[in-house]
Amino acid sequence: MKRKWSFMIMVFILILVMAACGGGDDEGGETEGSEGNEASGDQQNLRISIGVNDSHPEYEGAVRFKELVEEQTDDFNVEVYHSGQIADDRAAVEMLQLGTLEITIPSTSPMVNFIPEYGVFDLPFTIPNEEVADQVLDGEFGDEMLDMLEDQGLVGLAWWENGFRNLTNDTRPVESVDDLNGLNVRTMENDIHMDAWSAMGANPTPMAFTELFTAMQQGTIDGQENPYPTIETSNYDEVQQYLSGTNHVYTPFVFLMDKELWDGFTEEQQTIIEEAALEAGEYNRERNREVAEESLETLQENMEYSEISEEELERFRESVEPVIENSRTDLGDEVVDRYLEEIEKHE
Ligand code: TK8
Repeated sequence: MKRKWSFMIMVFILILVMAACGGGDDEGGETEGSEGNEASGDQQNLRISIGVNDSHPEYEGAVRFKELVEEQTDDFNVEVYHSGQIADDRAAVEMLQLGTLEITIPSTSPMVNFIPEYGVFDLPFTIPNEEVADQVLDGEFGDEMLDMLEDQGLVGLAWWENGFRNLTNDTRPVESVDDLNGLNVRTMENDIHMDAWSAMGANPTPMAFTELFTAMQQGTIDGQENPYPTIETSNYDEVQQYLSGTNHVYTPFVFLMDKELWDGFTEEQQTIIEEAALEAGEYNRERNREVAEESLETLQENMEYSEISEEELERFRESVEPVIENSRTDLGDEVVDRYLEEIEKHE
């Protein structure tokens, strides 16, 4: 009699355990491969695609966004995909427009393929420091630039930071604009960047960020330019010997979402997402500035670093002066003037 009872209890426990594990295999398989934007149950999946890897301050910001959203609501499941594993900047923006991706935080530079006016941010030697960048982006001008995204089926929620760009190459130390002569430099897919490097005497080659490391490793290009945190976290010091403190342009990151999806959210959901994008952006900028200093120190140990003198910087600036003037044809005087005025106001 006693044995019969214990057998029944064991069977009962077994049934309980099986139920807790979710039963059949088929269900488990589905959650693991959840690539679409419908998460299990009523949750909406928000996949974020970024081009840099998981050591970069942009990734830290994206994780902070996930935490902020998920601690306030169960409506969303945020997943961060780094290293361009979903797509590079430009393709990710196209995916947002097609509704096959929810969020991406690209550099503003590839955005010129959608909105030419975004080229103002590519005008070299215009923003002098991070404080001015913050004022320009967080003020009326930045808001208007975000509003322009709507016509493209995008919602821009916040400005994050990629940062001041600096040149690396594997051919020779670059200390003056003359040293750039004939150097094959990868640029982003952006006419102003290409024009600027041509004007400085280099050979610009536009390329997606995801192809860059291999191109340097194989020697198809001599150099590239990116902010210190990107150079360091992407291990470019393994394939590049020389680093120059050119600080030639400030590149913002812009937090983008698929507008159609956004329009379907309740006001409360929109507020949670927008505030999280802003707060995570603050954190991203703060971390980016700390990491930029640390990265420069590490890079100086592994590479030959050239500081550019004030006089030489002036020559760099002079050589790109025509690029700023020519950009007016594509961008229009209005946005160029407003951008330059905004900077001057806060300088
Ligand atoms: C990362 C890019 C990158 C950018 C570039 O997705 O392409 O060089 O500076 O950091 O946005």
